Amino acid sequence: MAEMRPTICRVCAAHCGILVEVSDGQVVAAAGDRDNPLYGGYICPKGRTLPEQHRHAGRLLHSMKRGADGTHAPVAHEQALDEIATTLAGLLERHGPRSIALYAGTYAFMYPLATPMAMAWMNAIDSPMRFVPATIDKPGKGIAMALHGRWAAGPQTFAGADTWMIVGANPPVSRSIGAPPNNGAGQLHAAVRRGLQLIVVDPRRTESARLATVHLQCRPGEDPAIIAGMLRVILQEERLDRRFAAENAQGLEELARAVDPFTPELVAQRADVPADLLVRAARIFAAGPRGFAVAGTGPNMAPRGTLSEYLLLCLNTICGRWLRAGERVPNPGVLTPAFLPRAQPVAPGPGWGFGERLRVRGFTNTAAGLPTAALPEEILLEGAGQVRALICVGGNPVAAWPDQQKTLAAMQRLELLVTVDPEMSATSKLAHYVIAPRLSLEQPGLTLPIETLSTYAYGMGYESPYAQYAPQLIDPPASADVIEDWELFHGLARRMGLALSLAPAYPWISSGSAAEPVQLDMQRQPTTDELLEVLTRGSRVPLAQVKTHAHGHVFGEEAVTVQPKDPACGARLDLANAAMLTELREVASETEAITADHAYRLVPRRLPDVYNSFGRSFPLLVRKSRHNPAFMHPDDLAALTVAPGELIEIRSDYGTILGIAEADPGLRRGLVSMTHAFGDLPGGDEAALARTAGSNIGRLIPVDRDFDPHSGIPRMSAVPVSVHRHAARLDS
Ligand SMILES: Nc1nc2c(c(=O)[nH]1)N[C@H]1C(S)=C(S)[C@@H](COP(=O)(O)OP(=O)(O)OC[C@H]3O[C@@H](n4cnc5c(=O)[nH]c(N)nc54)[C@H](O)[C@@H]3O)O[C@H]1N2
Ligand SMILES: Nc1nc2c(c(=O)[nH]1)N[C@H]1C(S)=C(S)[C@@H](COP(=O)(O)OP(=O)(O)OC[C@H]3O[C@@H](n4cnc5c(=O)[nH]c(N)nc54)[C@H](O)[C@@H]3O)O[C@H]1N2
Ligand code: SF4
Ligand SMILES: [Mo]
Repeated sequence: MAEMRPTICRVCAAHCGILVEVSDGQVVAAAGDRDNPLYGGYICPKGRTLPEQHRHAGRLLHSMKRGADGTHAPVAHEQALDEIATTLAGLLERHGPRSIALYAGTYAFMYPLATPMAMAWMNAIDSPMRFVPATIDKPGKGIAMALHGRWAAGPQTFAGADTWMIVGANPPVSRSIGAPPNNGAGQLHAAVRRGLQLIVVDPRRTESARLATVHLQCRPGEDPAIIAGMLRVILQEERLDRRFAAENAQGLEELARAVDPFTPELVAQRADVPADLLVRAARIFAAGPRGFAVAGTGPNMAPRGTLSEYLLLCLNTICGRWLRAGERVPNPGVLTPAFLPRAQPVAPGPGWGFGERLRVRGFTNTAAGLPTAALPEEILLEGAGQVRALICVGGNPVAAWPDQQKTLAAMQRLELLVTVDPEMSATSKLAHYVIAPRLSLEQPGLTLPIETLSTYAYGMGYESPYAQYAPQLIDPPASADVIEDWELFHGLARRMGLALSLAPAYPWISSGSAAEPVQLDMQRQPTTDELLEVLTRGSRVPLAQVKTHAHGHVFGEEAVTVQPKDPACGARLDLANAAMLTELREVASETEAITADHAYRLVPRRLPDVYNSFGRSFPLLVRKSRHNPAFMHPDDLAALTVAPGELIEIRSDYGTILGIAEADPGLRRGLVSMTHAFGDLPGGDEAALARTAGSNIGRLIPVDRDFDPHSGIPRMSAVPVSVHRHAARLDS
């Protein structure tokens, strides 16, 4: 009997509440859930492939072990864990905890227990070497928030905004940042229809830009100049919320001096945007009265991403875009402890310079985590502290990290590489063990990860107290030997005689868990539901109550309001961080020459139907193309005498890749706009690979030449490249 059952789509961090049709223990269809109060029937093409994902031929039903000849053969997961535990114990004894590193990638985030249990295990072995994608994603965000200080009550929301500024993000496609996660495209459209004045800063006429009142179609990498220019207009025309700034911030005069060189004319010249449009954007944003400015991956991947994020926080602060006493708290928490914020600053703190020191390039821990872009060097650099084992959960370094050359060398160098991945990903192909996981519908799900993000990035996470629990809906195929991601860490701990403690989750904005970690019973394996109880201990709404709402629920019955500032609070938001203003002065005095050698700039972008390296195994998602097109302006293609569909060579100072040209009239001239995480292991017929697996743009990006000194993110946008016709044309 077929049945439509509510669940959570975990293909991406939008975590839509959807319906799946289950028939004879198999999932056969997926659809939107009109009874879901937040998502209201929304589903995207990736979500529709849930049935295919659970059944497709390339799915690993058994863990794999690499033999001496480099090929993989199935292995029982219990045996794999026995052997991995033995190797790890040996490394710990000979080389200490630092020799073991963890990378919790994109899909570790989708499963509420995966990262917490991995971190609990890292605590138990006492290794500081924990890496997540944040430092190759939007590292400027966490670091800038530390330097500026945060507002304890959080920002004004998208709901009710009069103006909204999106800098280098595209929520209709990424469904990630810049608009709420629940049907961001629909929400943007509706908001613009009701009068929202949208400002978009992007070198590309994106789906977001098409809705904008003002689109600044800038040169990439000029965000610091653009935002500084807007600040200057607002300050000079006295359009700021001076009272809010005087009460809650410091350094306004210094900020004003630092942005003074950024006249509309200078910005126009640097960023190649009309001066009057910049002024208009500044006036619209300042007029508000409600709204927020938020940046995505674009500016964070360009040079000086932290500065861009910092200046945006200054923009929001001088316009007073933070919630005040008496206003309703948008999300007081559901699965996390009750959150009763005050209308006051949380004092700034260090953005870097604390915690573990890396042995390479002077890096330390940062407010965005340890620099992931430096992990390959930590693996390659010999000597005390060398990383010899890597456990990689739901991530794909070989495909997704910048500098594929160095990443490859590092993965090959490891004494032990373990991945948890449902496919033989590019990284898994090099792994000693690949642990085959249960897929989403084969385990319980919870919206907790998205809740913890709320207001982290401002324009990320839920703007209302929404939560959903999804029970396991189907069993894995009868012949399968698959485990949940967290079981790897519990299993390793048991074998290694380690005790694990799991701390309850907390929302990012509340800056720390008040609750004590809970010691787990190591004598037996707990159930996922038992662990979810631990993770949500002390939550505002008990998990049991959340479970009674199969279609998800907004737990907003009682309004929670922002409390007045504590009279004893002397904290101030910092508008004049010394390191940031020094960088801004450098920006004012530098110019980047576009040389004939590298006349083009490579810029990142997302494609709707794939999610980083995920999605290319599903015919439904790649019916248009299996590769990542090299989008260019039609006039640039004409100048190169290249037709769409033909092969081009893209060269940086570091590497060369082949790409398949595609025309995008909405792109600025002089750019190549291309998606990351395509391409497989290099080698073989490159032209054929470019068409069947796409091209890996990480090969154009060295990690150690042009990089942020703190987060280590290399220049991944505005990368100087040259473009050439490829001699051997691609016949399709
Ligand atoms: N469909 C889909 N959704 C995804 C993903 C996916 O791969 N596919 N990936 C997920 C992940 S991991 C993340 S982190 C989020 C990212 O979410 P977003 O940050 O929204 O990512 P993009 O959609 O690539 O938008 C980035 C925009 O920045 C622009 N840009 C490039 N360089 C610059 C620059 O220097 N300055 C400015 N102002 N703009 C610039 C690009 O043209 C692009 O339109 O998306 C998530 N969602
Ligand atoms: N040049 C360039 N590089 C970039 C970016 C860019 O824009 N430009 N973007 C950066 C960003 S924002 C990010 S977040 C990183 C992403 O970096 P990663 O997280 O390392 O890469 P993904 O491709 O997302 O890796 C996801 C892996 O999880 C596997 N997977 C899929 N489903 C499941 C599941 O249910 N369980 C488990 N355990 N695994 C699963 C997939 O098969 C895949 O191998 O890449 C970064 N790299
Ligand atoms: S937007 Fe993300 S969570 Fe929603 S249906 Fe698509 S893939 Fe699933
Ligand atoms: Mo990301």
